[in-house]
Amino acid sequence: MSFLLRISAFVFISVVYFAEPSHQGRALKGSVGLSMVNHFNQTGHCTIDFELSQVFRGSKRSWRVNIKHEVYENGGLEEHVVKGLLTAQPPKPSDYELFPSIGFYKFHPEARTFADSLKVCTDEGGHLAIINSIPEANVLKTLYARHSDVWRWAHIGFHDPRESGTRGNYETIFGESLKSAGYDKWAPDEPDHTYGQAHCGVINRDVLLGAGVCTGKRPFFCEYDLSWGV
Ligand SMILES: [Ca+2]
Repeated sequence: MSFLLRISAFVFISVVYFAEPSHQGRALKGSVGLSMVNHFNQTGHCTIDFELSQVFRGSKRSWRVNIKHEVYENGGLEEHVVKGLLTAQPPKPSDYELFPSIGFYKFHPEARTFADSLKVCTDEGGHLAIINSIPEANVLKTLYARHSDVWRWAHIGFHDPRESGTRGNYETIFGESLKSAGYDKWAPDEPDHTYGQAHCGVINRDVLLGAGVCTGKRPFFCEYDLSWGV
């Protein structure tokens, strides 16, 4: 075996788990374990076995594990890095409305800033809604139409994190371009900076995109992702 070959494994486990907020006096409901063993076999190969296990009694939540292997060269050394991400499904909010094959949604008529809207959705187990299709845009249109008395622009989950002000630089709150997310129908003259620097995503009642000042308070849409197969 070449002495120049060094294999190291770095396993990074991030548990995205929306736990109950109380930590006092709680009972352990589950755990995640990781074990790793390295071997040098007869052909001189170094192998590393690793096993990830999770125990979660009494839960029907699904867990998703993504493992990535990366190879780096540095000063004649070859480094292998294994990274893992374990994601646990957040509890499904009870008061979100199901639109079959599209998702669960909740419209918040109370006006909040973009940052506060993000937090409310996350605290509920969802996220600020992201439009991925025309049928999904129509869902938001339907929900908005039930509230004719609220402001005509509402927050959804996209923004311009580089504050460039140009359409092409807006992206979803998860960092995806609007085009690849599946919906980029802008209202005429948007993004409009007439009333200040507007870098946070909004929709009007026709579900056309616009940009609003992030500290402006508006109603907003939350979404719970159907990709978990609930
Ligand atoms: Ca969506």
